Amino acid sequence: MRTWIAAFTLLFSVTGYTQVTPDSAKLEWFRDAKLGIFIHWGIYSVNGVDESWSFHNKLIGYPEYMAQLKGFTANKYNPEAWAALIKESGAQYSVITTKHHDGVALYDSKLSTLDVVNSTPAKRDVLTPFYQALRKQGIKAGAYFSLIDWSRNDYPGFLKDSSRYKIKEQPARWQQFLQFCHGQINEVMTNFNPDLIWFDGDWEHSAEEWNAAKIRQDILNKNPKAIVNARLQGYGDYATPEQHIPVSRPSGDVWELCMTSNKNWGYHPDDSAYKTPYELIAIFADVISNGGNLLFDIGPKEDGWIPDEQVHLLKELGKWNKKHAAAIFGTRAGLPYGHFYGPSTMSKDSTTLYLFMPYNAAGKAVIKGLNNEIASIKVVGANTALPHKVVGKISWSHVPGIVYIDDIPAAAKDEYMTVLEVKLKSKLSLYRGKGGFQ
Ligand code: FHN
Repeated sequence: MRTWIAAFTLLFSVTGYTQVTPDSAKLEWFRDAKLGIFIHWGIYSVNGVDESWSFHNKLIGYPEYMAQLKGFTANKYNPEAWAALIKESGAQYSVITTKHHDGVALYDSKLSTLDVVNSTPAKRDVLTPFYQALRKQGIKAGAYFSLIDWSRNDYPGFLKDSSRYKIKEQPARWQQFLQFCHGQINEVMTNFNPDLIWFDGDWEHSAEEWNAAKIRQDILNKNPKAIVNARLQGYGDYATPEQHIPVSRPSGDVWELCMTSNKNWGYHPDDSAYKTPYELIAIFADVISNGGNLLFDIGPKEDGWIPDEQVHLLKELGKWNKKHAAAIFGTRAGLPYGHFYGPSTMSKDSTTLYLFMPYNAAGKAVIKGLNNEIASIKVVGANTALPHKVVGKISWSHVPGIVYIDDIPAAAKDEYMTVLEVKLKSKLSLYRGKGGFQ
């Protein structure tokens, strides 16, 4: 459970905004990618407690939390199997925690001994083999990095109701932390050269305090193509709403919703509130319909085992993605609200529309305000052609009629969500008026 204060500050931080002009060409692979798999792995998976927050919010004591170091073994860890599962899900990128707010690095940090190499029985860098396995599968590599480090004596924040010091009163102490923090970011960049660096925890300090401009510049000096999420007090490339699906389309053409598979980011054996495959697919379709990506989270156990429910979700999503790949990957946001009652996407060249039909949708799909003539309609993955008719078109009016697409035959329906491909005779053109003569 977060405190209200944290929730309030998070609200501002996670919706994201940017003070920089993102390089649009650099973001192209990310726009096309649509799906990423988020991995929260750390010592919190030993006892299955909240990642970092359990001690910060005083649900357990700090010594008890840190005692989990002794139980992090990674002894069933199979990075190739993880990467293969991610590949099977259809994800094009994956973001793993290199260090959460508890300060425990998952690689061999030369700036601290608080890492899984020096302080846990795993005794090894668990990230290098994972990134190698991802890259072998052609999956882009993302590094989550928490700016907050509640374990450090030179970091102000610790428990929810206490602080070690105030930056204004002890600026040198903060500078010492900052040097460490920037140093670890540098290590992550040098060791793994991630395609995407995913910051978290910026809300505890301002852009000036973090020296966010320098963090961004240092990253780009190492890898000009690296993408930075917006949790860097505005110095990132794209917004990252968390857990809650946006209802109105976010501004900007690049954004990413991160979401848990149950209610927790990390391994929590007592949490069985898993989303169903259908719910996951419906959320995913909604996100891509609005031009976003979904970063879907899993939380492996300390030994590297991934819960069966999470494996099942990724596999089912993967089956659906494979069948409907043309409607998903490399597409752009679909129709604005009001034209079709459901999610939709659009091919990059704007000549093919994909309509996502909830699996239990009865009756005909309807498109309003479509100026284009339709060349063909088929059920994606079933190759079933569907007839359509245009209703209410008045010859002398420029206002288009309503497109009614014939019922989808039962045999052609997908078990989760059927998708229709609507090929247009020209680039999409929409009537956005108020009816009548307007
Ligand atoms: O506090 C973290 C939380 O533990 C988790 O890592 C999520 C993932 O986006 N980010 C933070 C809250 O925004």
